[in-house]
This record gives sequence, structure tokens and C-alpha cells, in this order.
Amino acid sequence: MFKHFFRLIFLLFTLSSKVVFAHAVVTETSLNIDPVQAGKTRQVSLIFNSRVELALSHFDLVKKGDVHERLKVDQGQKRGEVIVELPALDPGEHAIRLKVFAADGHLTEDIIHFFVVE
Ligand SMILES: [Cu+2]
Repeated sequence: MFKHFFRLIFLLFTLSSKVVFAHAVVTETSLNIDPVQAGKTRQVSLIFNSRVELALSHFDLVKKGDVHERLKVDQGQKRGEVIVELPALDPGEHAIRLKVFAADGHLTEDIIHFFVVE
């Protein structure tokens, strides 16, 4: 009886901790608030649900024709925040392709599409 009880508690604990620490996922980005203007450099804030190991992570800009360019990034002020430095871009569709290593040691790949306005 007691054994089952502890097993259940343990199961609940592992399930909930997986939800809390499951990889580094982008939960907020300044791209949604403020569109990127053509021809101007721009700092973009990405907020992750977990701390990101920047030394082990990659952020690439994807331009027309699937051209990739490594982006400069920095740790932000907020918890889980990464500041991405965008170079001056032409108008049109672009994306940030990210491969991030979370504090829990898990690797996550994601792509964030955005539009550069005139
Ligand atoms: Cu994880």
C-alpha cells in the first residue's frame, strides 16, 4: 500500500519536473511586438522557458535561397533571455534557425519565421 503511494508520488514528481524543465522553448519574442525594418541592424529578444547554454548553441539567419549566416548572440537581462543581433536585411521573408542547449542538457531545434518590412 505504502509502496504504491510512494511510487505514485514519484511518478507525479517526474511528470511535473519534465513539464517544468522540458528543453529550452521560445515563449516570447520581440519580433511579434515590433516588426523588423529593412536596412537597419536590430537586436531581437528571445525568451526561453529555461536557461540556454550559449557556448553550445547556434543561431543562424536564413535568407532567400536558403542562405545561412551565423548570428551574434548575447545573454539578456531576463531569465532565459537571449539577445540576437540581426544585420541590416532586405525586405521579405527571413527566419532564425536555432539549435539550443538547455540547462537540462537537452538540445532543441526550432525555426522562427519573420517578415522584414520596407
Ligand atoms: Cu529537456
